[in-house]
Amino acid sequence: MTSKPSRPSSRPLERTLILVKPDGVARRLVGAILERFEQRGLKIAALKMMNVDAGLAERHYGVHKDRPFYAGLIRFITAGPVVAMVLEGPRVVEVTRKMMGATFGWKAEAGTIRGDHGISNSFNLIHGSDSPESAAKEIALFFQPDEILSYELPGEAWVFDRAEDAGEK
Ligand code: 3AN
Repeated sequence: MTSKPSRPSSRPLERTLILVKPDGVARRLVGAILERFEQRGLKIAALKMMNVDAGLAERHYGVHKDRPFYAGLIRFITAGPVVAMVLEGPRVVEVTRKMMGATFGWKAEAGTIRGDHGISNSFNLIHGSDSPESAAKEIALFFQPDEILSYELPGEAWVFDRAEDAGEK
């Protein structure tokens, strides 16, 4: 192997916000979940453990405020530490949503994070942004700009394959 593939920046790397929720931390699943994302080839651009206070929880879940499960959702996400991360990669929102599986653990396909580790409606281990637009908003809620790192991983040109998929939808 003598040369690495060229990397024209035709497909900008997308970012998403992922939270390992309090149940994932309490059940010692942080490493298992992170490992899946690393093995898939996604890049960790930011990572921290933190408590989510009521104000942040309300900003993050504001779209659900009229739903019957809202109060429980706020109680749940503030109940213990979460691990927050920004992941980067081509189509990372779509890729991570597929890896997470359906919202309710019992409905999630086997092989997904929720499908392999959960059975509950409410305690569903992980949050992932549902569009690049919500990702931008959610990342800004959880991270300061200087906490998000831009760097190149050795070999990433073989993982992201940006030259070849430039024309594909
Ligand atoms: P997802 O996390 O799969 O994107 P959303 O955005 O529909 O799901 O819902 C946000 C969060 O609200 C879910 N992660 C889940 O924790 C909670 N939630 C949604 N629907 C229900 C429900 N019917 N009962 C309890 N919690 C729910």
